[in-house]
Amino acid sequence: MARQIRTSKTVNGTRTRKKILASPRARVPASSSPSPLVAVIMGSQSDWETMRHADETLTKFGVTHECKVISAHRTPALAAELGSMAESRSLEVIIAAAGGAAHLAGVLAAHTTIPVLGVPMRSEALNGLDSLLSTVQMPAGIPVGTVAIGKPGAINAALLAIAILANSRPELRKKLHEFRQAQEEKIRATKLG
Ligand code: RP5
Repeated sequence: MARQIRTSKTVNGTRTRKKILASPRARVPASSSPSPLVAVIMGSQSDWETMRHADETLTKFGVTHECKVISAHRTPALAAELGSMAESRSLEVIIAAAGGAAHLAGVLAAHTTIPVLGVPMRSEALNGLDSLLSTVQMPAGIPVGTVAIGKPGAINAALLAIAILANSRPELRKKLHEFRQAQEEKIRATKLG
């Protein structure tokens, strides 16, 4: 039986509480920020173990966001609705994660002009090569910015979303500089042997 955990955090001054399950396939949190700037969408519950790293990165930078499971092929109407409503909901970036030949990022991008970042999931059959190609190889006209397969992609999609938001938010730009500085200091301080 999975253990239930409650977490509480402050996102842009708003206190939020969410429940997660501490099992290997923890549930996507049911709650989200009141006015999310970023939507983190994934094709299946099974993607959450990877995409929680995008959630954690956005939270670390204090960016309001929501996390949802929406499938391009299993809930096509929901995918169309999320994409179509993105601009009127003032979302500024969508992160879309899917595995196999699912075209979630491309489908969402077809319904909106806000930036869509695709995260290919590591798949069982082809180790994520299928996910990578079905996300990255969009025909000209409907762009999807595709990042690396799996956890590095989840983290980088969040950092890229933050960089996009930082174009008009100096406080986020400052946090990005601090983040880079901390990374650099860590590497410079590394001693081997
Ligand atoms: C895709 O199919 C999902 O994004 C997931 O990566 C993959 C497998 O989904 P499940 O069979 O685990 O639900 O749509």
